[in-house]
Amino acid sequence: MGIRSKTASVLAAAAMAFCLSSPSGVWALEEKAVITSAPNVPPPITRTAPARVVMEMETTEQKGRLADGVEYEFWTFNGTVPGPFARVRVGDTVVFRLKNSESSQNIHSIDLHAVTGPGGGAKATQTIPGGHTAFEWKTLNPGLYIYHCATSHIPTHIANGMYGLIMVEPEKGMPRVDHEYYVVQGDFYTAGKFGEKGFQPYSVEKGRDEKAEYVVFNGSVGAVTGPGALKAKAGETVRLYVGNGGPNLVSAFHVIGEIFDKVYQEGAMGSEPARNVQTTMIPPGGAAIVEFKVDVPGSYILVDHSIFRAIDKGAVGILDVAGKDSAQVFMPVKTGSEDGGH
Ligand SMILES: [Cu+2]
Repeated sequence: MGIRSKTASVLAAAAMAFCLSSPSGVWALEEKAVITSAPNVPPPITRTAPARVVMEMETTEQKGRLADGVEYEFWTFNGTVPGPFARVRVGDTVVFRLKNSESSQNIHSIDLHAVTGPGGGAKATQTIPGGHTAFEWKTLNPGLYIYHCATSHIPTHIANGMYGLIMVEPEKGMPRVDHEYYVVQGDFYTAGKFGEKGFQPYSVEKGRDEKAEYVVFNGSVGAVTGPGALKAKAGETVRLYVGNGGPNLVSAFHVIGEIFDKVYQEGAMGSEPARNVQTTMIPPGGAAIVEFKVDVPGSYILVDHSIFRAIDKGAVGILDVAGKDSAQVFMPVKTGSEDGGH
């Protein structure tokens, strides 16, 4: 799914129409949230005090590429699947503004799992086409959280791609790493079988039966491969913020050829991360933060290790690691056939 370039200007114009009060009085720090589209992550938060953060998103309904030759009508936040990555700090007050595109046919909304309050914001943000809504909340709990649309029929809105991640950084921030990337898994339910060409309508029956035709990272088959592959150099540390939009399937998230040095399981902050993990479970509506040092160059493959999904349904991404071989860590001695990959 491509980025909708006019989104920023539309949102800026929409923002002018708002006049929000500041119930807590004067804020020493007020800023506009930096949001990024996958696989990019906004820069770490460097301030050491809470701020009032203005965050804006726009919901859209638009056709896009689900696989080569396969088109689908995605419902989105900011024109992309997943929606943008948002980053705030615990203790912040977030002013969230939602606009629904005039061209939408449906009401949309947002339930951020980072929110403490009715519907995670969904009660306040049921937004008609061409309309806008807003609410404020205080980030009480650090962690990595999914957000998604929560308008009836909710499974359909999520199945069409309406989800993304928001990171609520702890007070002291996250330890520095060399690269941070944003990946969200989603399962898709098309009328035609996997790979059937042309426009593919959504199948609510397959959704209900949990029979996904596609399971993908970042909204389409191949989004995190080729030019979309993640990059690092041998010796660097990589942090992946991984979400699962679902709507149905639990991800067995794994990177072939790597071991996660640290996993913040379920995206939780405050407890010690798990160490030396091969595969981490990420439920629909959940997330995990995984970190690992890449010691050896090569192509590392992100998969849902429910492996039919990776090989036959699209759940594959690539992390390309450049640099010098390290025979101390890995050295081929006598290689076999090309297809003995895993
Ligand atoms: Cu929606």
